[in-house]
Amino acid sequence: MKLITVSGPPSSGKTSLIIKTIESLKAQNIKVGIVKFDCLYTDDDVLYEKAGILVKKGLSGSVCPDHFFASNIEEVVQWGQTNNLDLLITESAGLCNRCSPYLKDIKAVCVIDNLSGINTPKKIGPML
Ligand SMILES: Nc1nc2c(ncn2[C@@H]2O[C@H](COP(=O)(O)OP(=O)(O)OP(=O)(O)O)[C@@H](O)[C@H]2O)c(=O)[nH]1
Ligand SMILES: [Mg+2]
Repeated sequence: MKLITVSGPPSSGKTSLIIKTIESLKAQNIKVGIVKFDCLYTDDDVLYEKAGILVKKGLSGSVCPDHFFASNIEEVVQWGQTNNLDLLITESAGLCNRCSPYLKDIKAVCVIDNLSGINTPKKIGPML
């Protein structure tokens, strides 16, 4: 199983990009699952389910979502392996802007809205 982490500021288009990408992966018979991390609220799981994608979500509550990611990633990988996934994608908004939801040697994608402002790369720090 391969793992890819997708991050980006809230509402930047992460879920839209992932769903479009999975459509073409499915056509190649690649089994994909998603784990969505967020802080307080997300309905992305509903969007993924509607698209017929296996999904699990985790809300970090009062904890930084990137730290929550780090402390849950092993369980997430086990979930992917149990479901015989070829590809596991994590989606996280990286909300604290001081940490990042990335792992060494694991492919990472950062989605930013090209209208979000010229200084966005400086503001979102290690996420980019
Ligand atoms: N115009 C335009 N709208 C887009 C594009 N991509 C996504 N959207 C819209 O932007 C909104 C947010 O997109 P999502 O894909 O849910 O963004 P997200 O980063 O997953 O959001 P969160 O997970 O809630 O942080 C939705 O209403 C999308 O339909 C795009 O390329 N162009
Ligand atoms: Mg999303």
